[in-house]
Amino acid sequence: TLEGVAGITPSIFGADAESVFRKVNRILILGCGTSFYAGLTAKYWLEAIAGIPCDVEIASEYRYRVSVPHEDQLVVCISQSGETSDTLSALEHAKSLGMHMTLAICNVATSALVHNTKLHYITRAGAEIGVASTKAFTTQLAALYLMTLVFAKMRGRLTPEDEVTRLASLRHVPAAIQSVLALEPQIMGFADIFASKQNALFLGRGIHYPVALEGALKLKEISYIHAEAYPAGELKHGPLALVDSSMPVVTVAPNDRLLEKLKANMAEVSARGGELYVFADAGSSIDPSDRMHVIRLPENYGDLSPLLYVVALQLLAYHTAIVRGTDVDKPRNLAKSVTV
Ligand code: F1P
Repeated sequence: TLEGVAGITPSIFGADAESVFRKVNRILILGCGTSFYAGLTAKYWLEAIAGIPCDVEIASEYRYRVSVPHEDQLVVCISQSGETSDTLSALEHAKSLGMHMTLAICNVATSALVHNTKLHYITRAGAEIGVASTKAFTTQLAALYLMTLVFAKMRGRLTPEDEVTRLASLRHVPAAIQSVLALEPQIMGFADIFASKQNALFLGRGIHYPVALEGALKLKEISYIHAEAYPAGELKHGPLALVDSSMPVVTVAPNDRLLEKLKANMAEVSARGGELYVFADAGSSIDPSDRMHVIRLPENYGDLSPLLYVVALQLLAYHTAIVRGTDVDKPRNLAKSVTV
């Protein structure tokens, strides 16, 4: 999408996007599984960068909810396949409530979701071979970030310099992801340990909380290890009871304004004998120790950091599944498009 694009324009989302976006004062994002977590990530961007209120709902629940319609709300449906029944039904539910500004972020141009929405962004992640969504997630995030920049620009919150810088960062993502892929040997070391575990906890804060959710989902889906993710500050409200020396705790720890808070949460885990598997970046002030294993991503990537950390967590799930001998592409009990 960015090829030959000098600046951000609403037309990335369709010829009518500008006139539709002008009427938008709030956003509702709908999706399931990985696509829902992409939406949760976008909420942080849309509110902080574009200053636009955003709700994110699990489509399988929203479709049955009696909710309050907002005519000035853009309904954004995210789906890799565009055929997920819950997401299609949630879209119809939103329309039945009178919300007709609709946008699909979808990998399949011919899908029912694209057919039933006004505006579209086709993610072009290529064919997702595996059942568990992976590369679709990063492309969904790229689309949602572009959407954030469009709204920020239309609302006067994006200076021309900021626009250039943010687009340059986005263009650099493929190179930055290459340097995450280079961490594969170290991640395989973590996977050898995880393969014999029954459970795992994933922690993140702020915009990296949805990344933790996605990391836990990938581990569940393809290696069948019970994994749960929490915003790290929530540990003390219950999950800390689960922590002992047999519980691996994966922590997403970039060098951002929440790092010190996160370190306090990590200390709570260490004090209970928990073993920490930390994904940090070059600038994160975290020292490895006997029970604190650290893999460092080469650079801090600011607002786009989730696109990098998720790849590291996908690799952890992938290699853990390989060691356990599960079918990575066709996990038991799951379907590529959940159409029932
Ligand atoms: C949604 C989804 C995937 C998940 C699994 C089952 O699919 O929940 O996120 O990884 O494959 O379906 P979609 O609506 O994004 O196609």
